[in-house]
Formats: sequence, structure tokens, C-alpha cells
Amino acid sequence: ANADQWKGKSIYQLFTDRFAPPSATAPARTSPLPETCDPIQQTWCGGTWLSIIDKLDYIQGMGFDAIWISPVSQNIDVYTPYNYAYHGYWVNDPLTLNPRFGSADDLKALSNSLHARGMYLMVDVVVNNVPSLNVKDAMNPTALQADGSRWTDPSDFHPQCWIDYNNQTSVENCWLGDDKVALMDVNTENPTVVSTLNSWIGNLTSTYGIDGLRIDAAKHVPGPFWTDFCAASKVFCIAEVYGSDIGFAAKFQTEKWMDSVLGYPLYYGIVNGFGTPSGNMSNFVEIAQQVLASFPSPGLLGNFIENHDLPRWRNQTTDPQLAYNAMVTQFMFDGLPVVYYGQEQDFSHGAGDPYNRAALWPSNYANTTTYQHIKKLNEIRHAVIQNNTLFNGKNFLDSQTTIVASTKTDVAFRKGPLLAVLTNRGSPNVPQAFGVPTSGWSAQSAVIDLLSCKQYAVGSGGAISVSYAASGYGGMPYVFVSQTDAAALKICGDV
Ligand code: ABC
Ligand code: CA
Repeated sequence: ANADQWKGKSIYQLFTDRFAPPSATAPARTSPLPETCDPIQQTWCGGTWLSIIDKLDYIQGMGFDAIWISPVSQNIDVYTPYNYAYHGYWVNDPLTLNPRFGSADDLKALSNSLHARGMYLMVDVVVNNVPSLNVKDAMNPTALQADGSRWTDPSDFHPQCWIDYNNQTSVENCWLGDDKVALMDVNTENPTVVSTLNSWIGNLTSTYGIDGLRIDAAKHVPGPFWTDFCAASKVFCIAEVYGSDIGFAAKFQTEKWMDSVLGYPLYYGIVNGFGTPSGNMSNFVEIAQQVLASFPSPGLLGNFIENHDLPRWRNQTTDPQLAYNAMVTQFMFDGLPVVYYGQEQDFSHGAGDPYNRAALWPSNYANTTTYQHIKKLNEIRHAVIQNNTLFNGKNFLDSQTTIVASTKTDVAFRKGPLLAVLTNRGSPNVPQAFGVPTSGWSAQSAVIDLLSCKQYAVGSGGAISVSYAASGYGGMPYVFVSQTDAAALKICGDV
């Protein structure tokens, strides 16, 4: 599927090993840990491509229409100082599937099941680096062969050096990892390497019906490599460009290296704005404006508030209202929402890798308040996308987000027919209000908050004011639409 086809999707990110346990229909490939699976052990918990199928109702029930799964290629299958490759990022042969997660038929079965539900499959791919446990002798062809590595010639790699993040040449050519598990930097200028990778990615997407790719460590490879690689894949490509540098991340779109990038810049803005009670909303607004101004297609960014490399949101801030406000931004701001498995279960263990990768099954896949909140946000997105023609040209996907008001603690932004009114005041009731001077609706007209289904009157000059004094929930988020539009959207029934 191409970028246009992905535009309205919402994505659930999962680790194959950790999302769903083996079952009668999805027999174990490895011996799973009994009952619990402690992330600190950094070993396989037993999830497979088939076990994901068992739990697609849970994902689709929350309103997602795409999943992003951890890498599918063969990894080194040995004990390391960081234990085992349960995460799938220690790929030593992209061209071979990882037998820990299933067979070729199993991966096809997953993609067929998704497509039968109208859902897309995104696969994480690692091409920048290959693991080695022996830095000093890493490029030894005999050792590489013995490990089953795809790359066995010293010219397949850039010579060893550790990355200096202040120097982009070093970021591209030196090695990730450390002297315990070195990530040897693949020579992505070597023509044989390039043609092997390009023909592999075209085969992978067509053989397994893969609809999109998440490109690991994209900033560690010179941009032009990706132009050909993504063209060869024939599908939507979204880059991991870890960092807060908006100008650099935007180059992936402006230079046409690939379709899009994950929303790291906006992530830092969301953390600064919503990550602490009375946090720095001006910083959120500043970053949001820069993102909107810098990317040619901000509507394709992947918006997240946690992932497998970052702390769980609830580990950093426990107040549920802050999480709910942050999630409205994740879903309503320009971009595709990308929700990391466990976010819907309020997982809070995990200041970082490996604690942020716990197995999901101890949650019993419960129908939590957050699961319901995410479901509602997906419903709203789908309704506004499907009813694109109802809004006088103010359609959702093609209208860029605009910030319409902000204070030190609050922000209001419009996208298409929706006006999000958000705050970082947190849960306690406070005798305060946030007034949005010009909502875009006329005085005396009625608007509906799609999250509570309550009606509000627009005041003089088109102002909307929300009070945080009496709701019982303090700083709740609001998503307003006009009453007429609410009737068409049917989110709140007959209004
Ligand atoms: C292993 C162990 C861990 C142990 C670690 C040292 O080694 O498992 O327990 O703590 C995979 C595995 C990991 C594994 C690593 C290394 O390999 O998942 O468990 O860790 O063996 C991607 C993937 C990631 C994956 C790899 C490697 C790459 O998402 O899961 O890791 O294939 C860099 C890369 C980025 C990479 C990330 C982990 O490291 O760029 O591609 N992610 C700065 C840099 C970033 C850098 C980041 C973290 O530090 O700019 O490029 O990311 O090292 C902001 C700044 C940012 C700054 C951050 C920290 O602060 O704006 O620039 O980022 O304010
Ligand atoms: Ca590189």
C-alpha cells in the first residue's frame, strides 16, 4: 500500500514475542516461560506470528486498522551480555525468516488474516547493522560464516569506530551498540550489498503481502540509499529518526528519501507539554508549529507517546488526565497514531529497555478505561475520515492542524471539523477555566464534545470556554464539533 492508502490508518505497534502467548491454535515455537515472563530476563516469552492472529479481535476492537510488528528476519540465536534476541533487532541475515516466530506460511497466515479484516501489516526492517559479540575480530569471514551471517566479506562493512553523535558522517558510518554487543555497520555503498538488499525488500513485501515498512536506524544510513530501497519495496516507508532535530528529520520528506518519519520531534513536545502537571505548554506549541512548518506532509508522521526504546508514558507521569490529553494529541494532530502495545493497559513498569517490553498477557487484555478512550479516539477519526464531504471542504485528512489558542497550561487546535481543547492541569478540580477566544463557530451556535457527548454553547465572538472546576475530573480533554456535524458523525447518537 502507498502513502495515500496509509493516510487514514491508525497503527498498533507490538513485539511479536510479547503480544500474545502460544495457544491451541498457535503452538509454541520455543519453550515459553511459565505463567509470567519477566522482562529483565531478556529472553523469549513465546509469542509468534500465529499467536498474534489469536488476538486480532482485541486490536481491531480498539479501532486499529494496522499493526506494526517487530523484525521478522533471522537473528543471532546465542546468549549475549544482554541475554537473548527476543526483540528481533539483532538481524544477521535479512534474507532468512526468524524461526523463533514461525514459518513462511505462518507469516503469510498473519498477513491474510489482517487483510481479511481490512487491516494492514507493517514490518520493522533492520539493514544498517549486524550484531557481533567480538568487536576486535568482528570482520573475520570465518566467524561471520559460522554465525550464519548474510555478510561475510570485510568489504560488506564500514571499519570499526563508535558513533560520535555530533558528526553525521560518523552517525552514518560508525557502529551502534557497544563492546558487549557491537552492531557492525553494513556498507550501504557497496553495490553488491545494495542490490542484494533492494531485491530482497521487493521480494519480502510481495511474498508476504506486507503493506508498509518501519525502517530501523534510518538516520544511520545516507539518505539516498533509502530512495531506491523504498522504491524497490513498493510500499509505504516510515523512518525511525531518533532525536529532536526537526530540520534533519524533515529532510526525509523534503529530499524524498522516504514517505515519512516517526514523530520523534512532536513526541518531545508532547512530553514537555503534557508530561507533568502544569508542564511547559509553550514548548509543545513551539514544536508543533515547527513540525507543521517543516514537513511537506505532516499528515504522514507517526505520532506516539511511548515505544520500545522509550519510557512508558505512565512510568514518567501517573496522572490519567495527562495521559488522556496527550493521547488526544496523538490521535487528532496531523499524522497517523501509533500506539505501543501495553499503552492501553496503562503499563507503567518500564523506565526504558528492557522493562518497557513486558508481556501483554498478564493484563488479561482487560477492557480498561484507557482501552475505551483509545477506542473512542479511533471511532472519531474513522467517522470524520468517512464523512469527509460533510464539512464544507474542511475535511479531516487534508486540512492541516492549526493552533487556535494557548496559555501556559492549555492548548486548542483545530483539524478539519474538530477542535481539540486540551490542558496539562491534571486530575484535581481547580476553580479555573480555559477560554478559546475564536473557536471558528458563530456565537449562540451549539457544539458537542465528542468525548463526553455533552452540549456546549458558543459565546460572543465565537468563544468557547471550558471549566475545570466542577466536572469531578479536573483537566479533562475535549474534542468539539458543531452540533450538525455531530449528528452526521453519530458518535454521540442523536444530538
Ligand atoms: C541492548 C540491550 C539493552 C542495553 C543496550 C545498551 O543494549 O538490550 O538492555 O541497555 C536493539 C534492541 C535493544 C538493544 C540494542 C543494542 O539493539 O532493541 O534492546 O539494547 O544491542 C533502533 C531500535 C532499537 C534497536 C536498534 C538497533 C535501533 O528501535 O530497539 O535496539 O537495531 C539510537 C539509534 C536508534 C536506536 C536507538 C536504540 O539508539 O539512533 O536507531 N533504535 C540519542 C541519539 C539517538 C540514539 C539515542 C539512544 O540517543 O541521537 O540516535 O538512538 O541511544 C534526546 C535527543 C536525542 C537523543 C535522546 C537520548 O535524547 O534529542 O538525539 O538520542 O533529547
Ligand atoms: Ca550505517
